Amino acid sequence: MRHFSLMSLLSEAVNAHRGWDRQWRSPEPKPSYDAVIIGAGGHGLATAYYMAKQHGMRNIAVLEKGWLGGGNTGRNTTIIRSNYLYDESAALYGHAMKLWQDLSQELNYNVMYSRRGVLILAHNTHDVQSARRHVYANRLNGIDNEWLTPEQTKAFCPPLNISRDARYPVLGAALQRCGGVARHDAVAWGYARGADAMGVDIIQNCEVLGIQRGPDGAVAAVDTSRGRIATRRIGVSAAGSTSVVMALAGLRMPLESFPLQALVSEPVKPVFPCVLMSNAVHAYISQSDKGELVIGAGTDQYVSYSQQGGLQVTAHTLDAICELFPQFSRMRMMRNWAGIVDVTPDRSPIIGTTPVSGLFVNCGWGTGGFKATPGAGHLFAWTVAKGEPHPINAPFTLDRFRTGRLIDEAAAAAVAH
Ligand code: FAD
Ligand code: PYC
Repeated sequence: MRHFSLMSLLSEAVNAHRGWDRQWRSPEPKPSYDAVIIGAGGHGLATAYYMAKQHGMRNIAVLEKGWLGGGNTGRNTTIIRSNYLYDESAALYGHAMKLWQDLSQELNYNVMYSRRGVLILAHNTHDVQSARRHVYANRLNGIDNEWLTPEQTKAFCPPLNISRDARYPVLGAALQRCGGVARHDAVAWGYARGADAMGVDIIQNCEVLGIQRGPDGAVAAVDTSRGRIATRRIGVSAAGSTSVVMALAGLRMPLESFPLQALVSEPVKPVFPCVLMSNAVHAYISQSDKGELVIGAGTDQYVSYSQQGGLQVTAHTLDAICELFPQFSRMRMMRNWAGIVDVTPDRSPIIGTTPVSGLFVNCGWGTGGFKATPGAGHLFAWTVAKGEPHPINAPFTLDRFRTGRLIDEAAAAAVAH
């Protein structure tokens, strides 16, 4: 028997009245759509939103094998920054950074974007040289980044241990003041609600199992766990499963999939004012609005589709966090989890056309695609709607792994290596 509290009855009535519950009930798939987006993570939902809003397309379906935002979007540690090295990346992540600034207003949904500053620590000479090179390159591209001494770093992040005899001595840090965090599931829900309001169908529990091609070789339909849907345009935004989905159209992708883990502590009062990352020791930390310390690790060392990473990886990260912040060593950890990230050989994403007509792909964001969500959705919408890349994503082709025009962001991709 189902029990109703007065509050739950009241909130059901309010939601039903406002129509807000509609997006949680997946519509029945139609027999045909002008475009199908595979994957209802932040990227897929943002793509559908901008296709509807900026390209006037309405007959779009977003197909999701699980529930919306249940993939990497709902599992990531929400760090937003744009301090990548190369010009192409500066344009790409800079574009996303601009869209974050008024995303809550754009979606009329509070995504809780918080510009609290992101510090990347340097622990050895190589780190210092690499971080300073990023600072100079970023500034030439108009991207905010500055070098801090250990004392300035401590002033920005008071809990940090900068003792010279620490196991990981802090030799300085690169600070991006406009970097920060946002609420990951609000981003998915905000885009979903906006797309839904413009007529996009978001169909959950609908796994794509096949991609059909017509006599001309172009895409013609998708076979799903809920039946066949005809379409001449497919955008794949299925992080973690891209290789599997693209293989349905006969394409092999230059991607490897790794588990990436994170964990949160018990909630405490505000103690941590910024975001801090240490690429050398594979650890990063911030504090959520609920008070939990949000801690992330490096990728597992072996490819896998497991959503539970190796315990030794988390243990290594917690060791490093306790060295950097000895006062956190007695805190209890509440839960940990993993997501599966797709990593390209040059640690930069692929957003563009494919050798199959009508098939487009947005993938390879590795450990760093949350920060790109608005920008990636905006650019991928352009690409799918117009059948050609936007100038900003034009360099991020699949073809670069054949031509050798790589955009090697291994040093900026943080925990990807
Ligand atoms: P997802 O949210 O994974 O969406 C893809 C969707 O496709 C999934 O919902 C999946 O179910 C669906 N799908 C797959 N196959 C099919 C199919 N056959 N049919 C239908 N649907 C399918 N990035 C940052 O910028 N900052 C961070 O701090 C950060 N931290 C991270 C921490 C962790 C632990 C992890 C795992 C990732 C982190 N990332 C971070 C990376 C970031 O989460 C991802 O790059 C980003 O969320 C990718 O978004 P997406 O929408 O493409 O993918
Ligand atoms: O890309 O900034 C990042 C990041 C931090 C943690 C995981 N990814």
